[in-house]
This record gives sequence, structure tokens and C-alpha cells, in this order.
Amino acid sequence: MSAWWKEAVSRRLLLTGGALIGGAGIARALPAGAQAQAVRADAAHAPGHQTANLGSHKHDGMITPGEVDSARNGFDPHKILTDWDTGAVSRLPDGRTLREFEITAEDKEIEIAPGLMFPAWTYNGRVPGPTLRVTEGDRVRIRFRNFGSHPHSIHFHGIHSARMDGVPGAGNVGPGGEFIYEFDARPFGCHLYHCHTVPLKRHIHKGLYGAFIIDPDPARRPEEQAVARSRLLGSPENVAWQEFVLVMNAFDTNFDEENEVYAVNTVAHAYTKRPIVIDRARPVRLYLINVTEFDPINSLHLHANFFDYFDHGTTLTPTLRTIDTVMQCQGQRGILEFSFKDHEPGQYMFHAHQSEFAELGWMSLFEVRA
Ligand SMILES: [Cu+2]
Repeated sequence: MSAWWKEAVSRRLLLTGGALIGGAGIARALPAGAQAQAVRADAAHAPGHQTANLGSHKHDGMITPGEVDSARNGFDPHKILTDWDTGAVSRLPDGRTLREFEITAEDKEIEIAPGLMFPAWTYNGRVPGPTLRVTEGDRVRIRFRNFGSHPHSIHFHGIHSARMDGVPGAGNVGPGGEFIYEFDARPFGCHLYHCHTVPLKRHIHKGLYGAFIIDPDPARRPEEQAVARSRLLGSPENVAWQEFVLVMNAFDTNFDEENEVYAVNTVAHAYTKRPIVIDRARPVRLYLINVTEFDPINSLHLHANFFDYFDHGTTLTPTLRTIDTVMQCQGQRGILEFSFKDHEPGQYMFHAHQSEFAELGWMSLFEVRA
């Protein structure tokens, strides 16, 4: 069998065996029972052997058994879907809105699948970090303090000066240090922020990233006011929508530069075990961001339905219409809009269409209710 298949088998057993990994090798860290299963699974898939027994052990269905302790983690993937952080709001002398945010970096062990701890680096103690949500044209001021053990920064995707770019020499902060990033929010869209300290792949993968949404200002877009208002958080037109943020991420639990666990909003299979409830009568808007390290792309496939897609969220008319799957490379993002109004109630899947990612945690459900 190919090396890829053996690898997939051992990655899958890591999850279904409920092993606890803290930087040790997978085989060494697997409990004795799971090691025995790993041996059997490999034997079952030896060339010429027709009896696949992956589904025969007690945790069937490719879902991580058990529950993650959200209280101990200090964040809940279901709350992350909608907990927009709009900052402390005040008026500048010129009448514009100023939004101020406080973000800290800290080292923290988090549970990413039942019993599976990951030594993360976090913004505000959570992965992904807070979802910052502002309006086009606002002044944004972020006070960043580094309580972590390594240098960190915040690099925002958006338009700003070189001094505010969060790269080495411009807002890179050593342990105990502090920096204030400040810029005008533009362009409107679905953006992200992440640490830009080297080695970048390690700093991003450890958990230092989050969503940064800039809503369009309807007053600046007279031609497209109605749709702009529907995107503006809290407007009557916006309240009609069901909006959720989904950050596609993954975790390399044994530091071999391959991921063992995949998810949206960090916790494997969180929305399979407890589906996202959808009111059939109201439209759905997803803010989708890919920060997955080590794999070149990630994707979202919606079952039994199609959506319109706004690449980067920087337009008010769709850039792709009537699709059911979208791919994103790391750092790419977009807005998905769809409706279940003509569907019968029930559970509708959405997941990565890389099947391996889905089995390793990136599988989710909408529960559509009448
Ligand atoms: Cu960093």
C-alpha cells in the first residue's frame, strides 16, 4: 500500500483512539489498545487483503468520540460562530468612528479533540482569536501586548502603511512588549489577521490568527445601498440574515509538519455533534477563511444546496454564482450566501471535500428547522 494510505490510517487512529498527544511521536503516544488496532488496520490493508476493518472497532462513523471541555478551553466553537468583537466605540474630532481593541498573545494548552491537548499560542486565550468587526472608513486602533514566550505580531490583511504591517521591524513585539497598530478600515470585505513573526508557518499554525470583517458603508455606495445595508452589522436588513464565521484550521500535534486534526473554529467535529441551527425562513451568510498550514488548499462543500460566493468579500455582487464547493489557499477567504427556504427541514452536511480532512475533524452539519 502507498505510504499515503498508511499515513492516513495512523492519523485516523490517532483521533478515533482518543490518544493524548503532547509533542511525542504518534506511535509512542497511542495507548496500547490503539497501537494494536493500528497494527491490525495496517495488516487489513496489506496488498491482496480485501477485508477493510477500519469501521469494525467500537468507534464507528469516523467521528471523534467524547466531548471537548469548552469551559476549560475558555472558548466555545458555537459561540465563536457569532461573537463579533466591535471594539470600544468613540467619536473622533472629525466625526468619524474610532474602534479600539485590546489583544494579547499568550501561550495556552487547548483541547482540539476529546482528550487531545495542543500547546497553542493564542490571541486573547482563544483559537481563532477574536472576530474583529468594523465598518468601512472607521479608524481602528489595536493595543497589542505580548505575554507569550516568543516574539509575536499582528499582521492585518487590509490597506495600511508599512509601519503598521506587523512584520519584522514594524510592530513585531518581544515577550513583555507592546505595540499599537492604527489604520483606517478598508477595503470592506472578509479579511483576517495573523502573526507574521518568523518562522511564519510555526507562528500561524500554533494558533495566532483570527477573522477581521469590514462591513461596507451604505452611505458610500448609493448604487448598491440595499445589499450594503444587509452586510452592515445590526442594520434592520442585516438582522434578517443568519451570519456565521468559519475559520478553517488544522493542527500538527507531533510537529512533523503534517496535520493530524482538521476543523472549522478549532474543535474537531464540533458542529457534527451539535449542528448549527438554521431558521429555514432566513438567508444564511458565511464568512469563510482558510488559515490551514502545511496543506496547500482547503475547501468547503455544501450538501443538497448551492451558494453565491464573494471572493475576499470585497464586492457586493457575487464573483461566483450557483456553486456548491469552493477552494481556498492559505490566507484566502470569501463570503457565501444561500438559503434553505424551499428545503424540507433536516440535517444538511457541509465539510471539506478533501475526504481525509473531513474524517479528521472538518465535518459539520446545519440543522434546518421550519
Ligand atoms: Cu508569533
